[in-house]
Amino acid sequence: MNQNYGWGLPVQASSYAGKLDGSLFLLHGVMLLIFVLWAFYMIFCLIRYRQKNSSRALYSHRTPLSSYIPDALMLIFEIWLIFFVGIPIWAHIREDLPKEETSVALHIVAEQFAWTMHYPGLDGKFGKQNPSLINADNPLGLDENDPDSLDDIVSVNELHLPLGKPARILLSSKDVIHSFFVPEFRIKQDVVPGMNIPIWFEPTKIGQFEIGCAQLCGTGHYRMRGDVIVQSPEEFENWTKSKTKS
Ligand SMILES: [Cu+2]
Repeated sequence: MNQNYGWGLPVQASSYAGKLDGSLFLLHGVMLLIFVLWAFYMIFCLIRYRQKNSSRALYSHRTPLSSYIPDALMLIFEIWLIFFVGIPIWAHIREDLPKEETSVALHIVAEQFAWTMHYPGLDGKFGKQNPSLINADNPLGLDENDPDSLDDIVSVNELHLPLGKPARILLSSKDVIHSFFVPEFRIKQDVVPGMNIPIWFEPTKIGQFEIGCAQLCGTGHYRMRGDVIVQSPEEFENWTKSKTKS
């Protein structure tokens, strides 16, 4: 797993990771350029206007309009970056939920200190849940009397996904605020008790990635981790079959 992390950003493993990184590099590249230009200008001024026996500096003259050109350029760049780069990427990640027919739908329930994945199974329907049925063997309180629940798959700290198919996930929490974070997918979302928060991403790399909890959630926060296992569609189907009870 550690080969996913090097000196730079973690490996890009989702369809929108490249877009996000692109905007980061663009911002930092332009900031670096401005820094270098200003540094050279400052060195030039230090030498050109160093103390010498010439006329005194004038402090009262008007600032010419042209001296605002660098500021105006910066402002235009920043407005362009926000409205034409940042907001479209953000809207894509937050609003462009993939179609239900072409995606893998599941629920992820966070609790102190684990992630429980709930797949609807072959029927595509999530079984009924009842909080009074929750116990160590039934962390989600699935009602076995509900036929929809019989083929549901519950997996603790192990998120299996097929390659090349977007995942639609509904995040919820049993207790406190947690935060679902998979750096390689460039997704981080707070999980808030009482809310069902939708997220999506499309894995683009086969492999194993780490789910971390990015919100301090209690004494066991450090061990609230899970694995994402991105598999070929065939392997994912085999895993689904091996996990289906009936
Ligand atoms: Cu947590």
